[in-house]
Amino acid sequence: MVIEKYQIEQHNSDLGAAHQKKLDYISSETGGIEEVIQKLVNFQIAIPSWALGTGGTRFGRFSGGGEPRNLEEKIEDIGLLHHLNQSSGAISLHIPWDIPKDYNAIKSLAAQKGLRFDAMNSNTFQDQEDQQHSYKFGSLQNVKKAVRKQAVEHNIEVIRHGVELGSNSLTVWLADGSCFPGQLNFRKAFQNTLESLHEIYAALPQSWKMFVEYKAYEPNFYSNTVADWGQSLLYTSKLGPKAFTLVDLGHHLPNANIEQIVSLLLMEGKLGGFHFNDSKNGDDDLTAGSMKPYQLFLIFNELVEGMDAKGMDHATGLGWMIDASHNVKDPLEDLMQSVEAIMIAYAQALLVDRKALSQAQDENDTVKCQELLQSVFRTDVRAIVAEARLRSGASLNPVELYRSLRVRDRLIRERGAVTFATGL
Ligand code: PSV
Ligand code: MN
Repeated sequence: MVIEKYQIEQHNSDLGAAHQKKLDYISSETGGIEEVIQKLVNFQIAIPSWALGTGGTRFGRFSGGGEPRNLEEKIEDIGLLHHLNQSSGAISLHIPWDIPKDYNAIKSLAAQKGLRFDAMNSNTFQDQEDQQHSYKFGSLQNVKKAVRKQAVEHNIEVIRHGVELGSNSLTVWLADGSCFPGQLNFRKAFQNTLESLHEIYAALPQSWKMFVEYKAYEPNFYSNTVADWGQSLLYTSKLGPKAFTLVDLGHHLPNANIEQIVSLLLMEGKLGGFHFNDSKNGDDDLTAGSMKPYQLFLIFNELVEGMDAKGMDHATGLGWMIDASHNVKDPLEDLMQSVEAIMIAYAQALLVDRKALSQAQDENDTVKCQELLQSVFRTDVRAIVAEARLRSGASLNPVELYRSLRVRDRLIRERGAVTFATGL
């Protein structure tokens, strides 16, 4: 299905007067709004191809109906999102869940929807039907050379698919690790993983980046071979200038200071990108900003400060991706909420008075520092984010329009009530 331009225009005209009132108010209260709006217009967040179906837990999965049945339908779904918010102009694919059958057809469908291909993701955390060796005891770390070789070749194949589609980065997330003390020689596991990553790195095209994603827990119970940012940084430093650390917000132990991690990785030129989500306990699948919006703001505060210090372009300097797929919401509504939360945090971070904050820091004025950050965090910037959407031709309120157009019902009619998108 497609959303027609006139439907967006009608919706925007219905909400226009109320929106303008809010925008006028915030413009009268806050300076620099125009610059912020332009940055928001440029900022695009990639949607993971595996988040368009309802996520499951190890206990079950409940399809919401109308889920995309193939890559083409996934692209259509992201096209719908992008049409509604003009901020989701990219897709991140997971291989082998989303192997394109016809590159040109997929590329032209994506281009027609205004989408580009962000990082490609390999999968050596599941065994596929036709594969020779099992990843039960790890992939790139495996004690058996033949298993490692198979996993390396898979990653190289993922790069090949990416090259065909015009992507320029590979994300490697490993489920490698161990479940019991003594099961693994940590040093050998590290060295095997490093050697395998070197082989993948050697296959990267000139302009490509490799993102090494870390995760503190799951699916292993005792150790993960790339468990935290320090370990990821160790790998990416040894690999070379095309290797970067990827931060998935849900992959830390409770109370980790993610904003500090981000700041230091950025300082070292080793921050590659993000997987946005949120979590309450040990999870990484909740809507961005749904639990800890202040943390999300503090992360963007460090990003804006650190990227500006290096003269980096906010929109293109790092990989911005969502990685969340929980089990109860309509996936498209969930993704719209995540994008909105990310945009709000970014807009607020752009409004921080950097000069005043830096001065307060130099004067050890802790109270002032907190006032400066929290006064921005408590500012309702939703009208600024909505204005950026309006100027890009998107809708003032994507979730409201999505609901009023009954998009999910229409997708169910087109695709059926019991469909399952590939993913976890
Ligand atoms: C692992 O939990 C992860 O965050 C990795 O990014 C995977 O590629 C993704 O989720 C999907 O399983
Ligand atoms: Mn992730």
